[in-house]
Amino acid sequence: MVRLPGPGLVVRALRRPLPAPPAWLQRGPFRAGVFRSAARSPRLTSQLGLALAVAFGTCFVTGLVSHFVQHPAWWTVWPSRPVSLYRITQGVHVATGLATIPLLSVKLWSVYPRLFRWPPARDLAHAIERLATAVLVSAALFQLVTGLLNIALWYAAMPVAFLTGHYWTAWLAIGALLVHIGVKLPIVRRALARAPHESPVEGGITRRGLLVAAGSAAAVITLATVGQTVRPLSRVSVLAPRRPDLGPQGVPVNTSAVAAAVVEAARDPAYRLIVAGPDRTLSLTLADLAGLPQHTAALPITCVEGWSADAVWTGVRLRDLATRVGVDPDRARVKAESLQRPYYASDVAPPQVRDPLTLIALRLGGQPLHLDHGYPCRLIAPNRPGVLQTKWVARLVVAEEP
Ligand SMILES: Nc1nc2c(c(=O)[nH]1)N[C@H]1C(S)=C(S)[C@@H](COP(=O)(O)O)O[C@H]1N2
Ligand SMILES: [Mo]
Repeated sequence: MVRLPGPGLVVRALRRPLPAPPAWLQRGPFRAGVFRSAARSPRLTSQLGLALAVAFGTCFVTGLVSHFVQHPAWWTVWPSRPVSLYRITQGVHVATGLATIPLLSVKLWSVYPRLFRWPPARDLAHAIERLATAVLVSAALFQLVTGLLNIALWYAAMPVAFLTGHYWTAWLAIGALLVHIGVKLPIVRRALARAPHESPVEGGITRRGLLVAAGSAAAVITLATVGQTVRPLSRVSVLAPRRPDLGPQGVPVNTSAVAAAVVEAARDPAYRLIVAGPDRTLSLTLADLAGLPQHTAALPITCVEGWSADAVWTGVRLRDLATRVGVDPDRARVKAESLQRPYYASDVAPPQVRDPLTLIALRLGGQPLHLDHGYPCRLIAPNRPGVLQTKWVARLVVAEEP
């Protein structure tokens, strides 16, 4: 008969102390007492941890929102109102992500001497816990770096891989974070309950000084970037890759007509907007479109990269076009395809098609659309990421939901 080890045996195996460090390793960073800053303490690490947990948690939730708006699942419903909801959630996502940088940096500084601890783990259980922490730190750094690259407009260097990597690593990070919090909670409780004692080494920075520095850095980074979405702050937003008021017609441009290689097709006098319903297809010239009832809507462009800009659009209601091909506009779903190649299109779900603010816009700020903003016409819908606001629309495929 095979005898399985009892739980006591497993625990004892996990808790068996590992051997002491050999003498020849006790030098350099491995010497006892080489890291001397008295500002490092469980209290500092715990306080930064608390701030990070809030920032990371907020960033995670707003990131999930952005993911599911762009990749809807059968259970997701995204309303068309309030029109600026996505603008807020995505602004918060980018802002909290950026604020994490100084907080995480100081937190890692507060614990990095432990990298040189010998033996690396007291016992097997401790080794597992440390490995989980390594996963957490790597995942957090990966999220910061890929997020930064994305908002710094370098996503051309990491195309589809960005979305997939950033999304799945977020789950890895949040899982590792929950484990980490679970393991560290007793230490955090104790560290925060005890009265703080400040005993800086002569001339060294205090714990409070460090916290103020990290907090100020987070505030400065936020101020220096949030202006790409909060207009009154755009003047101080020296780190923001985009200003909300720079660009043709006072609106930034994501991809120019030249970059999208649509200049010729967009200016072609033979251009027609095709509206394809299940039973009927329309082919509309620009004059036909301008002859339909025109409506004006003030709607922001909200790029997933964290910039956004207010704009006033004029054009034809998408629901009116659905009606014209014989589809009930309250149950219509539309695919808006661009002239651009490779294939560029976005799906407009019933809440947005139904909304009278959703337009096939011909004008921006009262002027005909600039070529870079999607001339001859573009989709603009409320509460929607910029990436789904298809420019240079060639064809609308209208379907009726059951
Ligand atoms: N055809 C097409 N439409 C597009 C894009 C694009 O690259 N091609 N970029 C999208 C993105 S990511 C954003 S943020 C908005 C920006 O619109 P704007 O350039 O008019 O400000 O357009 C969207 N529509
Ligand atoms: Mo975008």
